[in-house]
Amino acid sequence: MRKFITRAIFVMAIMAIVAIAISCAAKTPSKYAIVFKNTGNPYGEKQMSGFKAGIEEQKFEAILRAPDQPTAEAQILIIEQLIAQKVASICIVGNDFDALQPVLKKATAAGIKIFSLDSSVNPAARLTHVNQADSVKIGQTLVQAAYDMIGGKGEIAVLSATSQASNQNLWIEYMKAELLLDKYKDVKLVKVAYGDDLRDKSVSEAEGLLKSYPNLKCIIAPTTVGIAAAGKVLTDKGLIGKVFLTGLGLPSEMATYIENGSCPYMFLWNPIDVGYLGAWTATALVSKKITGAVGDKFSAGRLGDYAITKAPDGGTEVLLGPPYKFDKANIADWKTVY
Ligand code: RAM
Repeated sequence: MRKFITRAIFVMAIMAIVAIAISCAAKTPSKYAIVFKNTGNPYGEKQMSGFKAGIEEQKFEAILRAPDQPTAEAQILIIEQLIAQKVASICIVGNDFDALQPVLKKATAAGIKIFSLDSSVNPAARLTHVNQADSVKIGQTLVQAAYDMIGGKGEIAVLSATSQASNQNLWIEYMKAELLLDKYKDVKLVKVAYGDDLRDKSVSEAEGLLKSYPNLKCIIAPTTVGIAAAGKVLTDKGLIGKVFLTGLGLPSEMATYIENGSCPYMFLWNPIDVGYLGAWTATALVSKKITGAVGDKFSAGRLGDYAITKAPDGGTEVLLGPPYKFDKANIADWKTVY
């Protein structure tokens, strides 16, 4: 009898511990996901590593996902899986502004906090957006750079990521707006080509631009994959100093082309910090410290304090800070950093 009672007490104690563990797990949402555009992009890997560091610093679990191809369809499949996994939040780097809306709404209805980062989704599908830098300034700055490099006159082209990428499309929109100014009357944008953030396609699109436009003076590539591909093409074809290159590039991938002069200068932010800021945005949303409304404030670990502001697309955003210029004078200091 005594043995039976001891055993019963033991079983009940175990059951109580399990019940407490289950209820704690239910109260502490622990899985935070990020979905990048596609695999094989070093920029994406750095951004996801920053997210992971920020989530783990707060003692939660980070889930890093990216499809093989940079399409909305492929991201939808991943988001469906994350809904089934009952993650606390999804940080989406959108392959399309609108196409992800239905699945993101489904995730929201399941209680998952949704926000975009780097490449935004429709404000109706997100709580906020983590923006790497002022979109208007990026567009203006890249056109001004091309203008300086070609002496204010000649044909220029854009080598972008995918035709649906909302970050690149926004920057291109602001480039076109800048080009309308009288200052640029002798600058002609001849083509926007799409390398889909795939290395080989970006190389062949850069070659295609040079073939179709023999008078081309500058390529603006607002993508780290595109700019590195174009740097290689200009170098291999001996076009250094004849066709210039600028855009958004990783110092680690672009040092060779900045040092050899094919890209006199370019811009970027720290992709690790973008991801890290995303991690703190995720936990602030899940813990209800913020809702994603203008004026919300939160602390982002080693980056300090941030506030939510109005985004140009009508939604809200958190802005990391100004982009950084890389040239021959500073590239050696940065090429090992990111
Ligand atoms: C590529 C991606 C990314 C973009 C950078 C500048 O790596 O398209 O989304 O922010 O370039």
